[in-house]
Amino acid sequence: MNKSPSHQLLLIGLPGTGKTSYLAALWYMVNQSNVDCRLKLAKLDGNSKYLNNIRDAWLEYRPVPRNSLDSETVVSMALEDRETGLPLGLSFPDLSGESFRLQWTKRELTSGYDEQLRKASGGILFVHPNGIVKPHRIDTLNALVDALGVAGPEEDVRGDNVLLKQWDIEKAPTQVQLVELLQFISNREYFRAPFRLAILVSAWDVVTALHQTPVDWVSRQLPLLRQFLECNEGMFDVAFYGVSAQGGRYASSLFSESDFKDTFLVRLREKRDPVSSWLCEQLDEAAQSALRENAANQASGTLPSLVVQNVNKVIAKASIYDQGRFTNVELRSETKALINITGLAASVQQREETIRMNRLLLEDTYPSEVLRTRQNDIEVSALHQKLPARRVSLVGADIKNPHDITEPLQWLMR
Ligand SMILES: Nc1nc2c(ncn2[C@@H]2O[C@H](COP(=O)(O)OP(=O)(O)OP(=O)(O)O)[C@@H](O)[C@H]2O)c(=O)[nH]1
Ligand SMILES: [Mg+2]
Repeated sequence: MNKSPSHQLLLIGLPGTGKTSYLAALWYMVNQSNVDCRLKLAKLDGNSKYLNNIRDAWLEYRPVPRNSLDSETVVSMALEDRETGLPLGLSFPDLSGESFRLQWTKRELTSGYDEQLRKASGGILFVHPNGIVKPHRIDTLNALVDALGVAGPEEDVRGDNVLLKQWDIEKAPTQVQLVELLQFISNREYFRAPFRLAILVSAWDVVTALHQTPVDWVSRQLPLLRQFLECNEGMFDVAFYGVSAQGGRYASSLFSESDFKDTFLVRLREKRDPVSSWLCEQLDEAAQSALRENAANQASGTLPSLVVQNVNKVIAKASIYDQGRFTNVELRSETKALINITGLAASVQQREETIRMNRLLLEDTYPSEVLRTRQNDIEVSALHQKLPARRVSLVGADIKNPHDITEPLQWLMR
């Protein structure tokens, strides 16, 4: 390992790629005395409130809060190598994925990011397997165009009923955005090659292909990125990892049909309380007529899936909390705590928490009509049975301990 005790590492990744979840699990692991983790906390360094908050969410199987552009936090850890006793100061900015997106869409970087980049001795690039925007191959598109009988680019299509869609920079393939991010970094005047970069495929538990290594995965899913790194070996020194920081998927707060009893439908239709009245009005026309039909047929059984889809859309869109609307509802303390999180009502960054809060609000409003169980309960209960330190797992070429979340850090600090 490097003799220098201090390292500044950059966490790089587009929004929602698992940066904060990794930090949360890391903070838990380095604080334990009897776990398989080579690095341990030597002493508290600075304010650990943020780290404690995200760790608590991790321990309670809750998604960590998403970072917004105006809430960028630099976290520091004074660590020690359990084997060599060597001290290591680590500092990571937990930047919002939006800062990285800005580099691509606006060709801007926040001053905070620039400052961290200048000081960084290496970085971790996070990629989430579920968030990949794939490129369209020209041969596939040509075949599609032929099949649809759409005019070619040289023909004038303005008069026909063909709408030419404008290119949307936000929808550019993930690999293009990532290569651009790395080029952006390497073009800074202070960039020093080779820059150590751990490519971390997060949420490895959702990657289903057996015997696939993280390098294989990147080569197949992000071939341009892989090619870029291969062609620029002198610029970026890379290692690939697959990491599950959560250990599995958390319970989804979205509803499934079996979560509702028939009586929910009745309350919704009769609009006798402010929440039912408001919620019914949020449903689209098709769902409202399904509700009326259900009344006319005196149908029993599951609620039409249309209504469930509508309710899910409502709870995923924004906070449904309004003091007047919920004034007669007895809210449990967990719901109140979520309502009190500053800015939750307005922030789109905190989508998962907003959905969870909305779900709790509806469960509190309809205590006998809505079940409190969650989708993917079997997977979730398997996750709950694991010891916290065993939730974390890693794969990669030189992994010595598959439960040691600090393996990529050890490689970066060598
Ligand atoms: N299944 C699974 N999901 C994960 C894992 N790690 C993170 N996630 C999910 O990935 C999503 C994004 O995770 P975050 O840690 O908030 O990602 P981030 O990069 O910090 O996001 P921003 O702050 O928006 O930039 C959340 O829904 C997490 O629950 C994992 O190990 N397994
Ligand atoms: Mg984050």
